[in-house]
Amino acid sequence: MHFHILGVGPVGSLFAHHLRRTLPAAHTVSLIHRTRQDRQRLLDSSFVLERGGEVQTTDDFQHEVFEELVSNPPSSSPPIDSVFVALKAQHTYPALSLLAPRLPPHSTVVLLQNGMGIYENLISTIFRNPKQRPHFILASNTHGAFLTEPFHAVHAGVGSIEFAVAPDSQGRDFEAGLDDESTELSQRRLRLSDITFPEDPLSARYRSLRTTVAALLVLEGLNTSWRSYSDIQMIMRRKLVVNAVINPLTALMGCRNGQLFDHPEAKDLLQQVCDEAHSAYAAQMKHDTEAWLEDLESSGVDMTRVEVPTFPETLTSEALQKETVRIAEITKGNISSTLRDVRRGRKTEIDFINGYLVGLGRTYGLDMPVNSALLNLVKLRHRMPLDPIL
Ligand code: KPL
Repeated sequence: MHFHILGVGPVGSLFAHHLRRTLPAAHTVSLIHRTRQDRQRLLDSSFVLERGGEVQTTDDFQHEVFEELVSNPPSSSPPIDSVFVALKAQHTYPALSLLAPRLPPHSTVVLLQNGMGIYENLISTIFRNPKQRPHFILASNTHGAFLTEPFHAVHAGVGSIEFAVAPDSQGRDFEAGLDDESTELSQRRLRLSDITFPEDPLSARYRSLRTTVAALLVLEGLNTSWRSYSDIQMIMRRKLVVNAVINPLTALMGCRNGQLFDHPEAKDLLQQVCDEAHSAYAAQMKHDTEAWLEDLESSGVDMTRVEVPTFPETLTSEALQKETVRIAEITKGNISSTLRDVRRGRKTEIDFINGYLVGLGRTYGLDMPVNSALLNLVKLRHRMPLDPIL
């Protein structure tokens, strides 16, 4: 099968490197470059990944250029089987709107962005017709990586990748074969054979999805695991808060992730961001649960037998604080993606991170003063980048 990597920044490079090294040569891995010059620059140099002092070069990629890919009429170039989108949240929508004609319903799109709301936005706009849209895999990444120069990535913190397949065109889940609700979230690692596909998994409709999931599951060195769709929602909410603390604060302070909590003020902000996120998630869950119970009641279900879900332990303020400190520690040598962006005067992902939390607060009538302040401060910092101090 032919895999594409869209976005050859730190995360795209990690995936490209590991996919190429793990997959048999019969599978093609293409890097999609932004411009012809970028492609030429890589052809003239090498693709390098550094981890713990060890340097590995991977060369057997194919190369494509985004402009060429989207300017060819779909009839003259083959559809894309599977694409790993490793662009920033703010670039994902414009890029996929141009790529959409090359993404028929049997192709697979893996979304690797920080932040939330991206998938929901895509399926309510570009891919509005559920019968015409590709399969989507949502992934949450806690690896820390940065580029020292184009195509030279440093894997600075070994985290994990958790992913789930989004429900199909009829809203049916790719169900996990595990029904033991008491199992800890972190232990619920599934294999391809655990998953029930809504239809015959061997049909052509699922070929690219099955192969992409299988590739993700065997990916060496990135600690990948399959989750159910409801689990990934929780995991993404938790990761969102990790980013809502680490990313703006490192960008404002100009420090590596590991230096952040040396300062008591950063610990105060950590607690305040997590308190606000917890309140917003609690309000959202209360609202969703009430709507679900109303639906059940109106469809005649015996309500005495219904078990009302409790608020997940992983999303309490204390658990969110603990997780943020843990990720800052495992990625301590990393320069966060937001710090990298502000240092280069680039637009950041902050609207999809703290901005998403502020929006959630607005929906449920909650003030989010600390998240709002961080959102505005990062925007100001982006407009007026200070001298790099690292
Ligand atoms: O996601 C990240 C980022 O920098 O965007 C973390 C996990 C915080 C690593 O730096």
